[in-house]
Amino acid sequence: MKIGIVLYPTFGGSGVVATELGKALAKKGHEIHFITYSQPVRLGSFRENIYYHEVALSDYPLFEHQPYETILASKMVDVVKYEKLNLLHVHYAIPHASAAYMAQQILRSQGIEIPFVTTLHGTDITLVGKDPSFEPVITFCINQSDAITAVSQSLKDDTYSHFNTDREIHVIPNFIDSKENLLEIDYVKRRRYANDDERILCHISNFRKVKRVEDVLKIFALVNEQVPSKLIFAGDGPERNNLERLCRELNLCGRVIFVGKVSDTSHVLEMSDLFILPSETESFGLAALEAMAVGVPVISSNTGGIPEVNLQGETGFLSNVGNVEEMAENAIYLLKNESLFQQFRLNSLKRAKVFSLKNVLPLYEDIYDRLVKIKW
Ligand code: GMT
Repeated sequence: MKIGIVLYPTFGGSGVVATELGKALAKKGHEIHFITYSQPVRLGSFRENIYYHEVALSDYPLFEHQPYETILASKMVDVVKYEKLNLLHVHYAIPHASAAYMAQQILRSQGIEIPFVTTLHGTDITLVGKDPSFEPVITFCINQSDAITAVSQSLKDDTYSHFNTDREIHVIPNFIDSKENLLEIDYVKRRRYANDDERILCHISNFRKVKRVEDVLKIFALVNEQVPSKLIFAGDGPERNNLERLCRELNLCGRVIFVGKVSDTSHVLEMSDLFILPSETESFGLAALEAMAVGVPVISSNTGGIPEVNLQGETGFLSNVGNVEEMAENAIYLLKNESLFQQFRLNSLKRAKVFSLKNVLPLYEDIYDRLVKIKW
């Protein structure tokens, strides 16, 4: 099948999922056309069956803000027509679903039919989407999509409660390629960050408010009082300055390492003992799944779709949003109980395998097959 995938090309979870999905589909023989404004960070280069179409923004002086949605829709029309695509799959509703709808209508007026699948990822529904300045368009686009998927049951429920739609929403969770077994610790690499008698806690995100990165630091401060540790922050974003300020206030600068944006998170995770995810809201928590896939247990909030991934008392512990004391207690409990900790590591790896590519990919392919065969 020839599939156009529209995505955000950055480090955000939706872009990562869309890129990895495209790569996996290409490996199975589908022809994949990525459409976005810059090369997706996880794409790599020179892969069979993969094409990249850049949405080039115009700098016409009249525009104070670039009309990205219009340019994207035009690009979709062009790619569908000239690459003879069978289907479009857009990741993140805003503005990808409305651009897809516009492209579909333009193509229809030219006698070309193309179905589009919209995958909802989280903030397009839980934060941005329900904002009144987006809501009517999002509702319309959800209703006009030929198929809708959400990355967790929680996100599906949120979509029904925030938007006026009775369309079927298919829950297709995010996926990961897990290691077969727990890896041997690479001490040479690990010693660059921590002594052998220290633990490593880790957090990876885009440092937006919703991630509550200051809670990560507060949890770490409490843990470090009882279990000498280091904290690795991977990623970057708007809360970075506040975070650095708090590091100084708590006198923790020597114990906290900012490694910046990393395209392969497994390098950081493989050195880590615990992953900390205290988010305000999280439709799925791909970063937690990435941690579990290399056997790292997760201390998290119990919000949104996280409990569908991180299992209480099995792969980690979950607490109410903001309850940093309990999160720290749980982390300490786990780090001080070596046999329990090792059990949680194994459980995490086992749990991550439930979200393997081989289980999840066919769910998307089934939807594609149904749309391309039946409707069009
Ligand atoms: O986490 C973010 O802020 C980025 C955002 C995105 O759209 O890229 O992530 C969302 O989609 C991910 C992939 O499906 C999910 O794993 C994240 O939980 C979700 N983020 C939120 O709901 C805050």
